[in-house]
Amino acid sequence: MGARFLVTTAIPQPGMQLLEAAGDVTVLPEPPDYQTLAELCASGDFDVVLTQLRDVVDGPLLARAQIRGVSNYAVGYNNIDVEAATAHGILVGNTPGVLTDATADIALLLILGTARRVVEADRLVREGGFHGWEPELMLGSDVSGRVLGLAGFGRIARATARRALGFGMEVVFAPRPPGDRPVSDEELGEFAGGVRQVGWDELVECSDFLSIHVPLNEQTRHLVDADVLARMKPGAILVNTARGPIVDEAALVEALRTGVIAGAGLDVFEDEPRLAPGLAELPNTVLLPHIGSATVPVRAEMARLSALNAVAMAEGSLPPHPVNPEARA
Ligand code: 8YV
Repeated sequence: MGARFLVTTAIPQPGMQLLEAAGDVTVLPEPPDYQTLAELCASGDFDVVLTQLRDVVDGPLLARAQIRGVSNYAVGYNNIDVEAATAHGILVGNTPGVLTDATADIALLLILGTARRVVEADRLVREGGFHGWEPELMLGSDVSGRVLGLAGFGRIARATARRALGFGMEVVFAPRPPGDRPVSDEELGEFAGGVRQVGWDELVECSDFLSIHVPLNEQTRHLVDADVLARMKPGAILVNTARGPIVDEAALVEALRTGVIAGAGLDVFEDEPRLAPGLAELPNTVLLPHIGSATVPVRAEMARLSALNAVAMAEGSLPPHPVNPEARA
């Protein structure tokens, strides 16, 4: 019998072709709710399930699942209980590397877009409010010479640092919490001498732009809360291209409304697709619908990697990008 794949939402080519060439593919007509996905995984009808970020693959689902692997169409895998998967001998695959530059581009876009008030300015023009050049029309802030603080210093943070240095920003970073471990010059590589490591508290207090680049887990949930926001500079801008729940969104709305910080550029939200009450009404925000990886070539690569992961797992092999290789031991 050939491999049997369950695809919760159709992915771009060449992903579907790769799966179809390797076995039988069932694509659900609409994104499954939790119960439906749990039943399908427990049915014994599928070897591998190809999931999206919105598919919750938790411990109880994995305990009943009759599958060999979960291939997530994303680099992040906070929707999957990896520990439970490992305990049940279920492999998890993800799509690292291919979306690094695209996501860093969006981080820069949010930095520039908030600093230069691009959404407000665009709206002004479209609404007929542009009556000619004026000395003080839509004044924003510079990015060059200002401090970009990176929370985390993984692939996407580094790609963001590279871009920000090109814009003349001063770049500092704090490694992902809870670690305040010193990052050696060797690990810094091309950034040695160009970016500076600081502690989390200093990062919060010295950044003109604080950009989030840590994974979502129990240590990072609400990492940016009311207390952290209160310690940021009043002119600071918060940028989040990582995961919404890392920021307490209700506290952020309050901080933006009361001028505790100056603005926010967000590609992710705490309870997507819902926004915290009041967020959409705030002018000092740039809000994007989770499009960090949304370019045609990047989504095709993510599709290719997630299909290759799925095919390998269905064959009982280690996928090219395993999150938990130890699950196969
Ligand atoms: C995806 C992402 O768009 O890869 C990730 O972790 O957040 C985005 O690239 C999204 O996860 C699609 O499921």
